[in-house]
Amino acid sequence: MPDRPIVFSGIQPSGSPHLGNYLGAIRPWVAEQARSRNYFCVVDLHALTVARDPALLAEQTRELAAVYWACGIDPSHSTVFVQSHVPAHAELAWLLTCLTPMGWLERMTQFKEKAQGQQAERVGAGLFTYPALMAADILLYRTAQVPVGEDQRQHLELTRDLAQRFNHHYGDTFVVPEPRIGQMGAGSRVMALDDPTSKMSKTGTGEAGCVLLLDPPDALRHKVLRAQTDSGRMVDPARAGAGVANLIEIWRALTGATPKAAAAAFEGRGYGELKHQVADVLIETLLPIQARVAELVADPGEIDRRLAAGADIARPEAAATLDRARQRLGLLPARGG
Ligand code: AQP
Repeated sequence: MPDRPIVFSGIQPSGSPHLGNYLGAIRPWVAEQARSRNYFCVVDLHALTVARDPALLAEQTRELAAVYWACGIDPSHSTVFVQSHVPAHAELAWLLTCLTPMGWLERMTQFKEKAQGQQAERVGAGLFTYPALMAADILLYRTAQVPVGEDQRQHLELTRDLAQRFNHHYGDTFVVPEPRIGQMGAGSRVMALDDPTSKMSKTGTGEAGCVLLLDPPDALRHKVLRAQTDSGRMVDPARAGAGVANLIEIWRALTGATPKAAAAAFEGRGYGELKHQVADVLIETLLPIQARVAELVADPGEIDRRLAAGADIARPEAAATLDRARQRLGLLPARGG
């Protein structure tokens, strides 16, 4: 049987996961996992780019792993592990940081957005060098495909550039990965419900605009019913403003409907009806996931055991790539020979 392509992706435990993480990342992972050999990582080192409450970070790390499994990540196709359990991530990140021109990092729009308005004294250097750690995460597994949301396109370009730069200077070492974005037709860029000009995010969006996967049904409906639209009252898909377009996109992503089917469903209907239908399908999708998460988090020992088993699979793969990179750079082997 031909080797299946290797897939790597991850989410930071930097808050409770939201609808954008689900539609842009987890759902495409689940949909395609049987076709590939997958590493789905809880990237806890990335969460440290901003100061965190230690107890909360630990809790959110377990919760995020539980969300992966509850959404359908299947251990027979996919290895789930925590980034900091595989030390090669931090080590390769350093090697790649040294190879990354400052100018490349300065061009990253996510850094500019996150550091915006903050004094340089208060922004951790990790927020700036984060893309080199992300490149290390991906390159360690000889990854062919990286399924992510649209917001990660620029970081993936940098990963590809870094792999090519390393290969050019030191010889063929890394596989140059391809992004996998928007393959499901909708949901690769979910916008905040209270401000449809900004991306829905764990830390950048206010509570009202961010649909959490673990929000109870009444909160889910409340958030959707309060979503910002515009001064119109009837849906006109061809001329929809950002708020209405975002709701239609969410509905399409959750139902798998085509743009034509969405137009047929909502054209000429009131905004209220659109919102109720989005809330209905959201609740229908998320309730079973929430029930499975509740079962899993009730047994943190079992989560830790599963994560330890995942790290045991990931560690030797990552170590082999790291060793190749170390040799290429002229670093002496740690134990002779
Ligand atoms: N709004 C979104 N629409 C579609 N996909 C999204 N993703 C994030 N937001 C959306 C995708 O989720 C994956 C993991 O993201 P992350 O948690 O590692 O980092 P992020 O993109 O920075 O996510 P957040 O929620 O915005 O986190 P904070 O606020 O902590 O920075 C990625 O595949 C991403 O594309």
